[in-house]
Amino acid sequence: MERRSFVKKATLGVFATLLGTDIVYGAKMLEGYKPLGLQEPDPFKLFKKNKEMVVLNDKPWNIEPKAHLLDDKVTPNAAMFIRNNGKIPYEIDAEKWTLTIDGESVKKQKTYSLQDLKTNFKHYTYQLTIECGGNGRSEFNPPAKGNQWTLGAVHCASWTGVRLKDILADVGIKDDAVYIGYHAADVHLSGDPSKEPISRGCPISKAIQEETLLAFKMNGEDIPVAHGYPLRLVAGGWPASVSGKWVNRISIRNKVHDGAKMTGTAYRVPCKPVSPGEKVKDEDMCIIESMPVKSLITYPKSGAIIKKGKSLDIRGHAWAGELEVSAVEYSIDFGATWQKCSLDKPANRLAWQHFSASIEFPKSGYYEVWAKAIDSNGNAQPMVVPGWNPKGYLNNACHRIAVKVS
Ligand SMILES: Nc1nc2c(c(=O)[nH]1)N[C@H]1C(S)=C(S)[C@@H](COP(=O)(O)O)O[C@H]1N2
Ligand SMILES: [Mo]
Repeated sequence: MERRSFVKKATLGVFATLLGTDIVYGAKMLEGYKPLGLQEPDPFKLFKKNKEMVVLNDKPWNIEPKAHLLDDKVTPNAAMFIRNNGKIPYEIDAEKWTLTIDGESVKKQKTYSLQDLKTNFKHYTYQLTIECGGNGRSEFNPPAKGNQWTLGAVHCASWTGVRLKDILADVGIKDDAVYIGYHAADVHLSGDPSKEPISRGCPISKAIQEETLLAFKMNGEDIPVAHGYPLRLVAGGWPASVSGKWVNRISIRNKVHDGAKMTGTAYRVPCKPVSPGEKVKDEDMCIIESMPVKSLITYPKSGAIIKKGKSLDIRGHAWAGELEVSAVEYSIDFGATWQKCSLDKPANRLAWQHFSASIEFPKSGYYEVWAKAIDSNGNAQPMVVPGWNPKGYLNNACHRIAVKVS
């Protein structure tokens, strides 16, 4: 008779550590068996995401949608990209959540409970375009390290919360205040509690804009855990890394904030254009502020097939950081000629704008539909990948879709 072998003691020890508790009947598990509680969670179920989202990384979780999933005017959770630098703080007790305002330039440090914030300050709701500085990184050559975002690292959800400016006025800040920096509850990938995965911020002038919120609701509900429950800083139009998730402390600084990923080359581009692959000194790198003009065709899906003689209705969104989009144009002849799309006003400042057009094709065959947005300063999206930079930020090249007329 064959003897069955059981899981070794040392392995049981590892399982116990990972599970956070002993497996009571562990000695009865067959060798090679992996406890269910340790199997990889399904991110689509865990985060309630659309099955067509693409997982770029699972440690930490980084997930992006395809362009056609972003068709809604207000982005639902199911289609929102997730970008994490550290481990998500899953176990949060919102009842005990506090926000501390401190730093060199605060008059007197103060701590609010989440309830204080909700009851003592006026609530505002804004739809805000939040795009990762690295959206489009996958197209740079030579390639840049980091998550290889294609074009889905952008969302425009509706956020409800209190104005950061109202909180700062309540606390009182000194005249020498120049910057704010956030601190949050996520954990560094190393597990070291003395390290922060990310701690960024923005100049006071951005912090006190009316649309800069400390949000506790997204699309009318509690913020999903992956997007910053129970409290998130939202600063539309700037790199999404400014919009700190799980925020529990904001420091008022008398200098540019120097938290994790605020210094060196992180979220910075060469102050002056450089040639592809060039080495750039840290001191020649400048912090990214307002994001550049960009657009996305969200309908139809690339690869659409239409019948000859039928027109094609396209639609999508365009945004321009702190600016408004003044026009969106489309081309079906690789940019030789451009036609105007119809363009909506934004729901509020810093929200993306919807465009649409009805396109007639002269004969059957293969086409590409390109979209190009132009901002209120007259800057247009480039057709090819713009300004190479060491970390692969700010690729705002035109989006295009393939169409066959049969
Ligand atoms: N606390 C915390 N805030 C964070 C991050 C993070 O890792 N931790 N990532 C930042 C970056 S780089 C981006 S692009 C956005 C992503 O927001 P989302 O996951 O809600 O789409 O969150 C920002 N805020
Ligand atoms: Mo980001």
